[in-house]
Amino acid sequence: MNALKLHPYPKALSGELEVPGDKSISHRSVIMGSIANGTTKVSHFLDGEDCMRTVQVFRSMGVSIEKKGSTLIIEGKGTATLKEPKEPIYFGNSGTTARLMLGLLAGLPFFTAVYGDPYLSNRPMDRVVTPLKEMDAVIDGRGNGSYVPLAIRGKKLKGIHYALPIKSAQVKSAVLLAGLHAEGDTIVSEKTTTRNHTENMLQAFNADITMDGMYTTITNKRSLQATDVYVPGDISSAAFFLVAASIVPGSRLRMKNVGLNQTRTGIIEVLKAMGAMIEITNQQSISGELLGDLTITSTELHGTVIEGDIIPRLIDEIPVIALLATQADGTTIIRNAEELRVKETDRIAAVVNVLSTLGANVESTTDGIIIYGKTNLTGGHISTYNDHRIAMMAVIASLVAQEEVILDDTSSITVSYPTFLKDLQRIMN
Ligand code: SPQ
Repeated sequence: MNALKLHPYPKALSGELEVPGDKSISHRSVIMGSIANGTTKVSHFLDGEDCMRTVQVFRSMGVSIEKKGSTLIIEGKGTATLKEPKEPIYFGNSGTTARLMLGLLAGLPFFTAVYGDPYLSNRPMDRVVTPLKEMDAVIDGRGNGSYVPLAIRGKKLKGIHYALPIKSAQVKSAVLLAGLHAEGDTIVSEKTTTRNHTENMLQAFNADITMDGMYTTITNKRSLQATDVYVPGDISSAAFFLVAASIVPGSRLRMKNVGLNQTRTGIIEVLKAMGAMIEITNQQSISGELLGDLTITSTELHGTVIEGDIIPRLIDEIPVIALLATQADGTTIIRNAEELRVKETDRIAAVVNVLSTLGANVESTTDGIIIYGKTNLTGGHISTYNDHRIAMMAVIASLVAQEEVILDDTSSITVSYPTFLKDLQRIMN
């Protein structure tokens, strides 16, 4: 346990930051680099616990991955040389590692047993196991294959056309990765756009993939070729500072090289809709991903409605958006976000619990949160639910709280942003 006591902070935030690499893209860079032919150099890789799980998974299958700071050198030799791991594979807390690896492992010609920590063990895996079984995968485990631990007897798969029943990039990615080892075309269609980093990276690694509107088709016709990857700053990490600078009076922050992939920028649209002053400069595209600098200045905010197609484009930012809404005039309504119930924790319940402990006027609905602003936050003892996004949201809340905020445990922060508290210190004057 890593408890943290935070005192009221009466001053403004200012300065410049470069947040660590994007978690989703970092995971994918390890997966693609490990199954491609040739040497892949990954720069600005996120040195977080979750992404290191993915690194460990491939090391256990014999891939040489050298790490120097935030650079990885991956010696890929194609999937044919991957070895059956001797031990069960541990996914820790990482849903992305679990779901994406299930897709890949299902099509590899060996046996694997996989498991996770108690939090991951509660998260649904049937969402990927069901389409993978349609592709002929042999997977079994707890709850009839719905939860880890799971056992996978890898084999040649068959292509399917899968219409995503839930708005999940992890499910889409699992099916696409399985499609690399399937006979015939694998087509995934979605009704709402979810993050498309897997598609972008498969394309960069020369896979036979086509994206046509809401349809993505992949075949096993071409093997992946190594390419260098630069990982942009994680907008989900930048979100904590975007909100901090918006709500702490007198603040102005600049964040450099933040990923601005359209499938992830819902937070910027919401900030603008609430009246925030945010400027985007130096936009460029590297390794198929858009990035740029964000400058944000504190201002008066007002409530808004967040629903429908924007939800997957900001799903991980909802905890900190809810905090933002407590500092905005009027009511903010968040709907269609039922997926939050099956994240590292039930994030709807956790957000409502944390913010109401701090004196906010919030309520949960089945698929979202209603926040009545503006409220002065008090202070109190907070449970972080072992969830990195809840812990970081509570730290940012303490900046505008009038009394001490005491967090029971901040160790989960290392999952996605190990230098978060250090970076926060740098912009506190
Ligand atoms: O890896 P994990 O634990 O699932 O990570 C989270 C997070 O907050 O970092 C969710 F808890 O992000 C997911 C995200 O919610 C990462 C992700 C991806 O990289 O593909 C996609 C989203 O999940 P989903 O289920 O909507 O596809």
